[in-house]
Amino acid sequence: MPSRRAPAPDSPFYPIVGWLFAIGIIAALIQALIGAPTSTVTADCNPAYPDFCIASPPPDLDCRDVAPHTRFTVLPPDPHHFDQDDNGIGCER
Ligand SMILES: [Ca+2]
Repeated sequence: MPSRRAPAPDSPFYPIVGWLFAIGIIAALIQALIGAPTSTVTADCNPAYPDFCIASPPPDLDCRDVAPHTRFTVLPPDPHHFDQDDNGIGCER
């Protein structure tokens, strides 16, 4: 009956087990990196700008950075200062 024990460190199979373990970790890291940008973008939509997704600073954004969006809803505290005259509408010009 074959033994089900893990190979001993001096076994010829021990490096193979180590490589398989390393490949599993690398595959998980690649999957995390590929999946990260989408979830980060959706998670970092600042609630001061409910009309569409604008990330929180930093970096500080200007109206040209969110073009072609103009005249959108801005709620306090307006961290990007899109609403210079405080009327609740951003990038009016
Ligand atoms: Ca305004």
